[in-house]
Amino acid sequence: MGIVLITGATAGFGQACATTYAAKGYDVIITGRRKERLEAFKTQLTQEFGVNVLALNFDVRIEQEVNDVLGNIPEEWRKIDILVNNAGLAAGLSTIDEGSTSDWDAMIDTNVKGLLYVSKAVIPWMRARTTGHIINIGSTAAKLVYARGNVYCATKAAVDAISQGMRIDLLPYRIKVTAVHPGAAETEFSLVRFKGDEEKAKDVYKGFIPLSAQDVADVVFYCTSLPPHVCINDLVVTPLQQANAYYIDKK
Ligand code: NDP
Ligand code: 8X3
Repeated sequence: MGIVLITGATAGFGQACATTYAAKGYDVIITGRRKERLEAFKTQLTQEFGVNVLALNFDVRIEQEVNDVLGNIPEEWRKIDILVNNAGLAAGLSTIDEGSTSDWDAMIDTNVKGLLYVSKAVIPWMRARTTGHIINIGSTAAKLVYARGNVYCATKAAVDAISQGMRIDLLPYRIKVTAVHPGAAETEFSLVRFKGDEEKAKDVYKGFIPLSAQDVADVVFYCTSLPPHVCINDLVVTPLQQANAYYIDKK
């Protein structure tokens, strides 16, 4: 079928994407910082679907680590057909005057710089084969800034702009670039945003049916299953009760 590399595959969208691609027969490269989870997930995918799985343990924020790990993958794994730039987070939900600079650094370094480092390592392999598909996971937060979303929204607006730039620059190599912008989805996202506060995290999804990680994985897979001459450039997907990043009809 092909090879897909998914960053941030130890949870949420990344994990669902890896499962979805493996179920369709793709060999998958899964990445994340939590080594034990990553290895357990590798075993699970291999046993359940009989595909080849490469588990790469690195932090997308650290350029040297990204280059060392990806630069050393075996030759046969470099024929990556699909890169899903998914690793990311929101840290905190504060007004700009009260936000923490370490939260800002974490979001900018992961959501923007990490995406760029991984892309820079993988694009030459796609360019050499004149084929490939990059999926960048943005957010409805890329399209509309919400109260206290400031820096998180800015990082996702950057993902939006970077996706547009990539699409132009990589067109000569026939590499597709799709930005997928999900709305509210119940994953570990809010648990991470609220630093482990389970009650606060649960509250986010009260009063409406959020997207599941599988909903998003299905959309990502669909984007990569179209004929070679067709490219979805930009796709926003929300729960039915969500109109945009700001407005959710909670009842
Ligand atoms: P989860 O917290 O469930 O998963 C995030 C994944 O990213 C984990 O696998 C985590 O792995 C990985 N990750 C985080 N930081 C790093 C890092 N520095 N280096 C490597 N991997 C990292 O969140 P979601 O699945 O919900 O989020 C995935 C993406 O979707 C993010 O970019 C998020 O901004 C975006 N998004 C989420 C929405 C939602 O409502 N859930 C909506 C719209 C967009 P590990 O901790 O093991 O490193
Ligand atoms: C994640 C969803 O609504 O917190 O991008 O921006 S939201």
